[in-house]
Amino acid sequence: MAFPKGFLWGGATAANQYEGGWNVGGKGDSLCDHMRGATATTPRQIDEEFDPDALYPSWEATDFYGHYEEDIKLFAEMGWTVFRMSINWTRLFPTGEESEPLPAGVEFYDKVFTCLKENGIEPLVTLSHYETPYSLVKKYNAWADRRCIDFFLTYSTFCLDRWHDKVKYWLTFNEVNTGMPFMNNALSTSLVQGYTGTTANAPRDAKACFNALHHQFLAGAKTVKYAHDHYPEVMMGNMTAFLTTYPLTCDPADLLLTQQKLDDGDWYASDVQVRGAYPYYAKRIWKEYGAEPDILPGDEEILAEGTVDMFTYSYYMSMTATTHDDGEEMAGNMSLGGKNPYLKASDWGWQIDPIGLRWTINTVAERYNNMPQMVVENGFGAYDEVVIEDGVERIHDPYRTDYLKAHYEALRAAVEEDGANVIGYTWWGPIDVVSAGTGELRKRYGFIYVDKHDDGTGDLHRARKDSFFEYQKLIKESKGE
Ligand code: P53
Repeated sequence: MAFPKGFLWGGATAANQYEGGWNVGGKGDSLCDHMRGATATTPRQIDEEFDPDALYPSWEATDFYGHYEEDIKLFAEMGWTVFRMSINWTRLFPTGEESEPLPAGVEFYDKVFTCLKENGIEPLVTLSHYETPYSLVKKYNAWADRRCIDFFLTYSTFCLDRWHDKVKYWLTFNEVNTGMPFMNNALSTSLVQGYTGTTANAPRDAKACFNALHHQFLAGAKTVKYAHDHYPEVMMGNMTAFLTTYPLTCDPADLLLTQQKLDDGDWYASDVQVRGAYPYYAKRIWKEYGAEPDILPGDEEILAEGTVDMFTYSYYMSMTATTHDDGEEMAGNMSLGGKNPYLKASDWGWQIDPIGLRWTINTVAERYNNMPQMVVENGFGAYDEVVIEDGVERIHDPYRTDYLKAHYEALRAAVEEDGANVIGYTWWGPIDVVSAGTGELRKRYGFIYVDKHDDGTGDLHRARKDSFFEYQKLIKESKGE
């Protein structure tokens, strides 16, 4: 059998993009609730005051809140053993500063975790996936302010106390590395991490970025230590957006640049979270930006004591880097690197590279002594068309199936042939969700279609796409069934 027994198969979502029910039960608004939808080439606008004529895609999203039982049954039908979701911080602590959580929020997650258990699915929970309370953003500039560490700990320790026996796998901050100063093109994270501006792509202040990251590292490490001290059975993970980057040419200068891009973009954050200390090359990075985090006495001990048990990351695409000026940038408002002439891209400009997944898995394994790792996001955003055949709704999505199969094969090779210690795989957006980068619904990732559109219309009913059955088949195959 290619995959070890107990290998976790499932899907990954985030409350801000899937849950909806944005103001139910006293829930507070998070930053994402203030963001409008955009397109592949325009940035998302962030409104301080809600405009009654505007649409805010996170408000209803694709309504996990109202459909969780139906959705979880569909997940079980695919054969899942794990479901990645995030807890919506503001559903429990509306402004982030309360000391007691909202009962309605607690009850909702109680019900979700029970339902997952009944369906044989293990929850994998992200504590913070772009759901920073808006009140903290306004009052403190969010994570740039050290006080957010304690606000977060009230929330994270409550979650662990309440759900440690129902949730074994926990991740701290989604794609924390996208808070680096040069990622000013990346997405909503810019503001989630705490710099004000009016679009998600507003330029970043390097000092605020390094501090916001430092505070998240500390909050994460303290949460990890709390979990280890109280609940040794749980497994804690970091969460890195793995930005796999190749030198465009064999010019040694391109190789060096690529190494630095990986250090700056990927390893800076994960080295702190996995090894418990800032890496040696952090000094070069801080020098380049003329800024460094405010590291106070005692901080280094906290980081050292709260290292994670598993390396978890997203992988969608690869990019190139070059010192030559003839390199072409990838398309789209989330472009993070250059084009690769050997690869094709999605309609949103994301380059499809299954071999890059095998390379990434091995690179992670080599760096961190083959510690347990999990691919907690991988997926393909595309336009889908619904056709009616014999009175039944069908969505033929061979592009998504092709992507899935190719990445499944790369994963299999990394596990079976290379011996990498991968313990699970969760497809991003296994049911259609709002895109984080663009706020669109037409950029669909799901194996399950949701009738919801960018103009706010749709009755939210669900339908299985062709890829639903392909994933079901692959999961069976992986178990030798
Ligand atoms: P959308 C950068 C590179 C790759 C993935 O993205 C990234 C980012 C930026 O953070 O984000 C993740 O919806 C993110 C999810 C998101 C998913 O990628 O823009 O963790 O919330 O939905 C896909 O197509």
